[in-house]
Amino acid sequence: SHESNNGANENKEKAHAASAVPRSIPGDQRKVALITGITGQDGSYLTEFLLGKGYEVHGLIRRSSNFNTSRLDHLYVDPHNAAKARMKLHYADLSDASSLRRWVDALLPDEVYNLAAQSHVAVSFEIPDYTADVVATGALRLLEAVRCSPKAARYYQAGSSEMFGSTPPPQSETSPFHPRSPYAAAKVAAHWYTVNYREAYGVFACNGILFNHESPRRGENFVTRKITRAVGRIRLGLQTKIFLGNLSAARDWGFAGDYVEAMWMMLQQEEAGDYVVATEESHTVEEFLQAAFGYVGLDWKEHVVIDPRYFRPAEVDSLKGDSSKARKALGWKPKVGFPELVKMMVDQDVEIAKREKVLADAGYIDAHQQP
Ligand code: NDP
Ligand code: GDR
Repeated sequence: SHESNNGANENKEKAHAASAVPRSIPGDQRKVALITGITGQDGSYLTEFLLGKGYEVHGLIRRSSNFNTSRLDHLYVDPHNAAKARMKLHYADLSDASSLRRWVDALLPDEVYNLAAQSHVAVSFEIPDYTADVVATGALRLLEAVRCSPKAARYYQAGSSEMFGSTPPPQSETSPFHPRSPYAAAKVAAHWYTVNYREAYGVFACNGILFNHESPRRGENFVTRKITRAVGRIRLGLQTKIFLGNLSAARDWGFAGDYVEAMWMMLQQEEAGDYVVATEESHTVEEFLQAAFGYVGLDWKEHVVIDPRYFRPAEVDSLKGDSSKARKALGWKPKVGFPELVKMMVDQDVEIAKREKVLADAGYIDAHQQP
């Protein structure tokens, strides 16, 4: 469930304080990964993947007035249980260089995954300065911490297909960047900082240029999850309409669980490099609507209302990746296709809507918060 659990959260709060002790068992030979953005969609899948590979995983989380660890609840073991807890969370922030330096120096990770970002493209037009600070300068701060650390950690930078912007598809590692938002421009800067630290200092630093990837854990204000949440609620009679912006944009949508594997693969190569990761298949937002509503027997045209507030000052019209380098060099390929991805997301969101309906019928929540 994406709902938070208060009892577990109280333990977690104590745990954060206790977790200031690095590495659980002295002399432990397990590989150590440090992940920024661990509480996000990709962070939770990457943590699962690395725990499955036997890693000890440390995540940097930022302070929030609400608990922000719900995507990790199922992986959480109280760190007082030192023998079992292989995921540890620590407070830090991409805007605070000293916090990054301190954790890199204390944990001496083998691999550092920089997934933290103000990752919403439309929001980056509202808070451009903050977005640049976290996305671009934040990456630079972390690279600097890695460069100065006594241990030569391998570094992964979460690059984005948004960097290609208005460059026509198919987009590969050799396609020019033409960013169309403050977010995308900041990701381009982070990309080149990463290349520069590789060339200037020999840091084993890789850019993953990942095309859109979704999952049942996708944030609810990205278009795919916004649609599948609405499909669940409309199906259960909890709302009737969904307000959207540009339906003609085309995206190359994959499954996040497949994409985190590519991140890890990049860091296992003999040499550091940059890789496009994509399904090589593109669909419009309208096609996503058709698939998601159609799957539960609804007609999207009866429920979608266009609201210009969701149009962006500059749009990225068409993304479709050419991931032949990653497929050849890493041996990576996606396992989940477009129809399976849509089904996976709708199935979960119908279940969530069923639970909401029980609570609404019993008078515990207001079912009519949305139209
Ligand atoms: P999410 O938005 O789900 O997660 C972002 C993470 O960054 C969260 O853990 C968030 O913390 C954290 N964060 C935000 N601001 C700060 C800060 N100032 N200091 C520390 N942490 C911060 O993103 P995704 O998981 O979808 O994406 C992961 C990365 O990959 C991002 O960098 C994104 O830009 C990039 N990317 C994503 C793609 C996609 O399709 N999903 C495609 C290409 C690139 P909190 O939980 O507290 O908000
Ligand atoms: P994107 O994802 O901008 O590609 O960035 P998003 O799902 O936000 O938008 C995709 C397309 O859908 C259109 N759209 C809407 N988008 C949102 N969020 N809400 C709406 O109501 C809506 N209506 C139409 C958008 O205009 C756009 O064309 C994501 C993020 O995860 C980035 O961090 C990442 O780098 C890129 O994917 C690759």
